[in-house]
Amino acid sequence: MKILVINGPNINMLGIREPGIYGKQTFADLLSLIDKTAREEYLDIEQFQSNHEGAIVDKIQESYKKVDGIVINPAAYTHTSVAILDALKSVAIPAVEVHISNVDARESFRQISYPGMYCEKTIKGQGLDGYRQAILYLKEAYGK
Ligand code: CA2
Repeated sequence: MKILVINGPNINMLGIREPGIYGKQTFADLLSLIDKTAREEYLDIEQFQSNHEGAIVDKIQESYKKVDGIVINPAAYTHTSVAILDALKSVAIPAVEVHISNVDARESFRQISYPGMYCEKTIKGQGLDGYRQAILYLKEAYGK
């Protein structure tokens, strides 16, 4: 089973500031955690991070008929990007949305998620473990 994990803008800055919201772990720790999950679960996992909305749209389009599941943390684009929502709809690949923080308990502008309108599940406030939970969900639901 092939899974694509996508991280949006500033996720590569994890651990550098705002540890009270996002924790002390770094982006390198996140990459390692996902690689470890791939090895333990015998999954082919590709990781992609970009600060650019169009690059994320391009990556989703490229995954058409090549990927069995998508885990996506669109970061700030969560709250603005109809383009990422439309890209997910266009490839029709099962997707799970992840947020490191509990967005429900934060500012009102974080209460809407456009990509989340396509995703079949959203995991929030679980820290980096949310990515592992999302991967395990896709394996359980669609693994082959
Ligand atoms: O909780 C999440 O995972 C978010 O997707 C993270 C985004 C935020 O805009 C979303 O509302 C919720 C922010 C990404 C990381 O931003 C940083 C800010 C300061 C220091 C390091 C990273």
